[in-house]
Amino acid sequence: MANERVVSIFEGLLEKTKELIEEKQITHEEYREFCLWFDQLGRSGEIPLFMDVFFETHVLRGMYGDLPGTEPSLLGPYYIEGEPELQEPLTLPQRPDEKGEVLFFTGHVKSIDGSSLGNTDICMWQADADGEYSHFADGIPEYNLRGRFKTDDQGRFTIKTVIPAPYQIPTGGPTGIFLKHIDSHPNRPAHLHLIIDAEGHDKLITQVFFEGDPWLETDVADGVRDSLITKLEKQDDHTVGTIEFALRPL
Ligand code: MBD
Ligand code: FE
Repeated sequence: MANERVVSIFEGLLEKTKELIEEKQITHEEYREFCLWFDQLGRSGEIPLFMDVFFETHVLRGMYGDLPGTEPSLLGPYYIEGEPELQEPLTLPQRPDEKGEVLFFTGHVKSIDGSSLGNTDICMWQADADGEYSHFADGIPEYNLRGRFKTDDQGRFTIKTVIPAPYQIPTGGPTGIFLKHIDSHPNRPAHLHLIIDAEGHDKLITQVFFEGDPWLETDVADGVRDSLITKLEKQDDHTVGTIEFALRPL
């Protein structure tokens, strides 16, 4: 049971917390208030949200630093397995009257040496035009705006979807209360989630953002990376966004 790494991490967590308590001379009243808030965080079901907003980015920076290739970004709390497998022509599952601007999202998956990676598996999920994710908000059909598909044999794909709204962390819950305490806004820039799994390459869990989004510079979850921003181009009745992904060989 005594795994050295687990022991050292858990001990470190205790040490840093104890240090903080003494350094800030936290009062008994403050301590009791924190206990209540922490209990609420658990009861509310927001622990995955809280963790991913404040800590996941640091795990990624530690793991990937400045390795070459498209930068990973947050998996976030809203991925669920079992999404439907899509066939050409690719359309992310959506309601007949799905709100929002139609987006044709195009990608090209390559290895970092520039060679195309054909027949690559991609999972994609996103919020709708109200900033809500299916399975995490009432009244949205199962697997809405979630799907998996393969690129063509040149590593290319085009999928029809809608432009998601920026995501706002629920402000009434314990995570929202915490954000108020640290004087932070609750917003993430609009984003698409992708998991790109090409043979012989490190699986890329990432997100795609849109140039000009008002929250790019101050994403509350710090998930934005330069290589993940695409410029949207408006055409007649829809919008087009394109991005290249460069994957690292294993
Ligand atoms: C999200 O939609 C998200 O992607 C992350 C990382 C955190 C909170 C909400
Ligand atoms: Fe998200």
